[in-house]
Amino acid sequence: MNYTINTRRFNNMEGRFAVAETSLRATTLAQSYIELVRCNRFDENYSPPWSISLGPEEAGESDYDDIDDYAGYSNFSIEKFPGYSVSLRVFYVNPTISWEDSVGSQTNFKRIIATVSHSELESLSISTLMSSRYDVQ
Ligand SMILES: [Ca+2]
Ligand SMILES: [Ca+2]
Repeated sequence: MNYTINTRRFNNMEGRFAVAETSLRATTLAQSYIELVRCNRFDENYSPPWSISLGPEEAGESDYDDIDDYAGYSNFSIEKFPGYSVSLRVFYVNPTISWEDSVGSQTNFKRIIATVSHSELESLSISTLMSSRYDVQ
């Protein structure tokens, strides 16, 4: 995983601690969402060919069962995290081209990016890569 964070400058310690705590909660939240997504299987299909179109096949979040069901997911009212919002991206990457950038076609790798926003933070993103663990070449 890797993450980046940008915070506004505060001149006093109280302000800095407040920003640090806000950042820590944002990091925790982003990591929690990454783990939530990672707990699901690689794809709706249990074996290749993988889904062409990424997104949920299910009617509700409680029924999500593969990682790309969370593609385009967002939540602007997170319980116990007032003021925070999260958005998730899930897309195929082709390691022979780039580990970071989306490709339009199916591969054995999907990148998950969780971005958390808060009024006191500019942005915080954590991403990870998932492999199908199936005939990876
Ligand atoms: Ca699904
Ligand atoms: Ca899906």
